[in-house]
Formats: sequence, structure tokens, C-alpha cells
Amino acid sequence: MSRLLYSGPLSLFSRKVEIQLAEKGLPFERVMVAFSQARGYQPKHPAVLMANPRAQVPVLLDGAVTLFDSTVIGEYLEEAYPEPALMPTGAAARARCRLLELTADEILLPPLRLLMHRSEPASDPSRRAQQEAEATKGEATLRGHYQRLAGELGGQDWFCGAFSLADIALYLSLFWAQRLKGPGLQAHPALAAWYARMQARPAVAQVTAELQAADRELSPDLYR
Ligand SMILES: N[C@@H](CCC(=O)N[C@@H](CS)C(=O)NCC(=O)O)C(=O)O
Repeated sequence: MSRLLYSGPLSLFSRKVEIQLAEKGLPFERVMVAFSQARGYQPKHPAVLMANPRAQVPVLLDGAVTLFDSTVIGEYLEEAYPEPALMPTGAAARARCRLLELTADEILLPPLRLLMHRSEPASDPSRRAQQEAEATKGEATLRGHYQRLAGELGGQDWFCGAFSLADIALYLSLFWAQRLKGPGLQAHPALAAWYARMQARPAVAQVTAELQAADRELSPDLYR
């Protein structure tokens, strides 16, 4: 059966799916859609336009199944290919795990957006001071979230007992904070140790290396 993922070189949401597929040992062909810091996701890939009314990646074609949205794709893969499990068992534990994934995708993202100008070309240098003032607020919000996440992790190795989709989503959001020169994790040793554990997983290490390579090529402003 063929499996095709439309991904993006700096697409946090697509990279979630890539890690999940690799962790489940599911081979896939990958198509990287066009992306540049100046133009964003333009021109749109025709297959993405056809499959996703939001015209966003990731899009997964799994045999006869066509899906978009990383969370929906994640839940589909979990049900279609249950081993190895990337969700805990039991309604309450699964709901908590879903909330942690939602925290990554929807609660950490707004403050992260306030840092994103750091990877983009400065089209109007006079706006930088204002953007950095907003970024400072975003960083304070992120620090508050780190504190809460450290509490959620407690003394566990992984957020939901065993390694899960929540770890994947949270890792990518915290990696985004690091790549955008946001707050480090050193104030929370358990969170920092979890981050290092994540990076020791081959699937995560591979995606991390690819993201760093993509940044070197696409985001020179991050290194100025
Ligand atoms: N909630 C969606 C978000 C997907 C998303 O924001 N994709 C971005 C790349 S990371 C995209 O394709 N943006 C292009 C656009 O919105 O035009 C998911 O989880 O898949």
C-alpha cells in the first residue's frame, strides 16, 4: 500500500506526523511543498489544494484514505496502526494526553508566533523594536507555560507515562521556542532532561537535524 505525506521543510505540524510515522515504523514517501521565509507557503502544491480546504500541510495519503490536520492524522494512525501505541489506555488518561497535545498546538503557538519575525527577513527594520517588545511578552507567556508543563511532567520520563503523541507535539513546540531564540529550559531541570531524552530518540533526532539544516538554508536571519 502506498503512503505519501505532503510536508514542509519548516512545518512544525508536518514534522509531528513524520516523527509519528517513523516511531510506528511506517514507511512513507515525502513530498516537500514550496516554502520560503519571504513568501511563506507559495505557490501552493496542487495536491494540497485538492486535499485540504485550508490549503495547509500536512496532508497524508494512506492507501485510499486522504487526510489533513496533524491531530486528525495522528488519531487516524493510532487507530489504523495501534502498535506501538502512542497513546495511553483509559478514557481519563487519553483525554489528558490529548489536552497536552492541544497545549502544544494551540496554547504554546500564540506566544511562539510573537517570536517568528526572528526567522523572517526584516522587510521594515523600523518595526523590529515593536516586534521585539511583543516577543518579550511572548517569552514571559512561554516561561509560564514551561512552569505548568514541568508540573505536568512531574517525575515521569514521558508526559503520559509512556512515550506518546503529547511528547512529540510538545517537543516540537519547545524546539520551535529554542530555534526562535526564546527562553531556555534550564530553569526546569526535569523538563530539560525530558527534552534531551526526546532528542536521543532516532526519529526525533532525524527530524531535528533536518529542521536545523532547513533553517541554515532558509532562515539566515536566525544566525545574524
Ligand atoms: N492545525 C493544522 C495546522 C497546519 C498548519 O498550520 N500548516 C502550515 C505549515 S506548519 C501551513 O501549511 N501553512 C500554510 C498556510 O496556512 O497557508 C495541523 O495541525 O495540521
